[in-house]
Amino acid sequence: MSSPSPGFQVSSPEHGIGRRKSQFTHRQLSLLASFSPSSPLRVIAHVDLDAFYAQCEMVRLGIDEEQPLAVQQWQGLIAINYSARKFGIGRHCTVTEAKKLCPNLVAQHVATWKEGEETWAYHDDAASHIATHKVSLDPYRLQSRQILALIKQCLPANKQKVEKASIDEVFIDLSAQVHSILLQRFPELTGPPPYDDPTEKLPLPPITALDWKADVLVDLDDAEAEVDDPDWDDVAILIGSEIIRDIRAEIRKRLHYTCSAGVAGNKMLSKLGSGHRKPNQQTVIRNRAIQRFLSDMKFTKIRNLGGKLGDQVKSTFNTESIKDMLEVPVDQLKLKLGDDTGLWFYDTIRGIDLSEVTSRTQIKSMLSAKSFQPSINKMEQASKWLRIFAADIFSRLIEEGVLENRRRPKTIHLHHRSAGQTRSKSSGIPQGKALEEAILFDLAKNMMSQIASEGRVWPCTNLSLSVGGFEDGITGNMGIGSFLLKGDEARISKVTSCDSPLDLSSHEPQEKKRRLESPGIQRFFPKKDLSAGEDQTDSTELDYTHGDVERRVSGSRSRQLSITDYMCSRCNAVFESAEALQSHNDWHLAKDLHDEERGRSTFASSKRIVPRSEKNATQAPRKKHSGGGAGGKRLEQGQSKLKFG
Ligand code: TTP
Ligand code: CA
Ligand code: CA
Repeated sequence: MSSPSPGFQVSSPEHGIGRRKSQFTHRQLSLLASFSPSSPLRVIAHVDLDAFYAQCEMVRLGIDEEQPLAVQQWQGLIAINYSARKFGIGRHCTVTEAKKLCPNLVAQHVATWKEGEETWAYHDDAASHIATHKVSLDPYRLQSRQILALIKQCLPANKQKVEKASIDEVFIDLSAQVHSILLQRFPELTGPPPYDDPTEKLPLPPITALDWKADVLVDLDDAEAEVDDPDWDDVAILIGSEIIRDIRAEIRKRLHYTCSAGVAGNKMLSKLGSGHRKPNQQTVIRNRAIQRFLSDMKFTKIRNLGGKLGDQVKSTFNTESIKDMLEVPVDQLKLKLGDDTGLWFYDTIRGIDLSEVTSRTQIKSMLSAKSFQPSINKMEQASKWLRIFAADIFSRLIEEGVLENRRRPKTIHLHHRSAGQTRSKSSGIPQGKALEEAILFDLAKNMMSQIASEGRVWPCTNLSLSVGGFEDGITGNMGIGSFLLKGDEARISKVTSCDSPLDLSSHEPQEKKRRLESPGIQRFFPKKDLSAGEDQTDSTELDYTHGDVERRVSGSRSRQLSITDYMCSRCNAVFESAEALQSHNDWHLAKDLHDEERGRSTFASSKRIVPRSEKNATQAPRKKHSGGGAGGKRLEQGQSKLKFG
């Protein structure tokens, strides 16, 4: 892709003369080259595909963009394009309700594996065959991979850091690339600092209007009027937004997808930015606009604050407003929320997030599962499903490079559920010879027979097969194939093709998400590092609030039920039926299994940077902490439909 076109003219050779200096130092500029989270000039983007599954179907079927379309799973909707949203159609609708709102709606069912068949396909009658079909998200994974590969192609090979945060979103740390573009465009930045002192301030950038093109610029903080000359952080973010605009255009041109993006100084803000205006727009949050951008918002919109923690803060302080919470002294927050959480919250609502964009590590496990409605009663039926699971997993293993012996799993596990009881078996996968689908199937059948020999197995309500213990083979992982198929994206998917609406790879119950997230707030996120934020495991994005899924599951049809009838004892999610609850419990089980396979997340520690919005604050200096929101992973929340003023 071509290098970004300059968004502003470099015209004045006298820049800096007679003016005050930049607020940034030579050292802070050079830190940009190494993606250091402690550089206040860093530039992070978050890119999220618009109505992703719906766009996948539109592209696949060659459907006009104006045509309202929704992606159907059984009787529910899981993705709705923007033309259909104009009719008031959302994930809460059933297909019937949606068609009433828009008779012209195209409702395309997701691809499914049909019992007994060897591969997934688009079946016209899938919706009425929940008993004999299992959802396949492969078509969307494939598109996701292509988009990710294109994004990486658009970035300089030696200066890219891309984190797949879910099936349809990525964080990109643009810092190193922006650094090199800054030096190219502004030669005055290339010389040594005065007196060779890296703490010397930089000269100011040339005075010139920055051209933000069609970007949505969020309003500035009152105290930071536009009359303030731009500083290098503005220029850096502008360069970042040029890069992202070009990448989005490239995705549009080559793959025909629209996406939305946020460009800002950290992950949390970039994520809020991508959800700020959709579809097909990018939002820039300059440092000088952070305070205003955040203060109009509810803190429950911020990742990690959409669930229990957010509720706790809300009930403790009796408000959801960031503006109100900005008045609360840090000591008070620490007192009420605990030291780490209090400090993390204090920083977060000020737009401080030092979490790093982490290139994903490799996939750790894969799972294929099905909840049976109605339950199954014969070994032949179980066997048919095990064959599908083996085929499903094997096709994903091929993408991981199992045929070339780049990577292969060492263990296989079967979980069986009957009468509320789960039984599991594991076995080693023979090494030393080529892995085949039939080997996985035979191992699965053996484990099933073992389970059957140990007691009553019928009726069976859920079966899940998974492989784990991945090891690198001898072949290494070079080559375009591995570039396209492995790595980051794999991480996400790490997991599953669960049939329930709770696809492990993208939708985790809030409780689980929370647990994944942060290290700093262990009470809420016992297993994870806040700064790692997003889902390390890719799994995740947990970005979606799982609530959407639950609402869909327990939607209108269930209003007459008492909400306590089917409540998950682990995360309090409520379901409309025993089957839905069971399917949800299966999800927990699968996720636990996945977690076992997953390595420990690293805790990124970081130094705190005082943003402009806080530059006049008088708080006592704080100790180092790892902070940042759930980092990683996908764990952000509520990315969709954030409403800002
Ligand atoms: P999202 O990015 O949350 O939503 P979206 O891409 O459909 O729409 P937006 O333009 O607001 O970003 O989710 C990405 C895909 O994940 C979505 O297309 C379908 C799937 N998904 C579900 O299957 N169930 C869910 O509850 C959610 C939230 C998403
Ligand atoms: Ca999306
Ligand atoms: Ca998303």
